[in-house]
Amino acid sequence: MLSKILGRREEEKKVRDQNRLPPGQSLTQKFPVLHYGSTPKTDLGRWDFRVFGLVEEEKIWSWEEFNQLPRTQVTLDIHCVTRWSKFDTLWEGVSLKNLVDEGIIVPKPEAGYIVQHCEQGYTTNLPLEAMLQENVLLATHYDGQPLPLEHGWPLRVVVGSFPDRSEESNAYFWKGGKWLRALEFRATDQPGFWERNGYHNEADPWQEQRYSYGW
Ligand SMILES: Nc1nc2c(c(=O)[nH]1)N[C@H]1C(S)=C(S)[C@@H](COP(=O)(O)O)O[C@H]1N2
Ligand SMILES: [Mo]
Repeated sequence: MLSKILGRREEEKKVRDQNRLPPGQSLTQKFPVLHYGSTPKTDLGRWDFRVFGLVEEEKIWSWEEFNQLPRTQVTLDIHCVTRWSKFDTLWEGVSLKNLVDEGIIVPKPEAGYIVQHCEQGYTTNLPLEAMLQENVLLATHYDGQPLPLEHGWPLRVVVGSFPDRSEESNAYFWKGGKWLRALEFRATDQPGFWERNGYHNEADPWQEQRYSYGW
């Protein structure tokens, strides 16, 4: 137990020295589970994934079809607004940037924002430009295994920092919707679940944009 605590502190010092620990965060070696409501149990046979709104052609993919999309792996540091950060997390899945680069999804010119729609009505919003960064992934796997149910199986969004901090934009982890079912392309922004409940709309962990005080 003691050695585990020392291990954590040493790890934290290392990432702080590497400038990878955002202000007000501390390192966790666990993987906390955080969400509002219960954990949905998805039937993959009935699951589908929709891309709708301001795209040239709307899509509805079955689980089988989704798994034929080009796949990517990315290692990210993730930052929860409740002040834990987890480092060097390995994710695998589908990059929205790849889908757009390959013309599989073609946003209309007016599209400026994306709302993630999840099971049970959870939503979260990001600018299109932010969603098209390589530090954002539609993830099916964590650490080489299908996502644990409570972490969003079968599909979730992850957003985080690259270990070398080369990302252009970033967001706290609540901007990664678990149990993702659709992406909506929009001309105007639309605050999601937490964003309507006091969390910051932009949510950059490096600027410590945790809460909004306009209410
Ligand atoms: N569908 C859904 N996704 C969600 C949430 C939620 O309540 N519902 N909570 C968010 C919050 S606040 C956080 S911090 C992360 C936590 O992800 P984790 O449980 O995998 O650590 O999921 C985000 N995605
Ligand atoms: Mo959170």
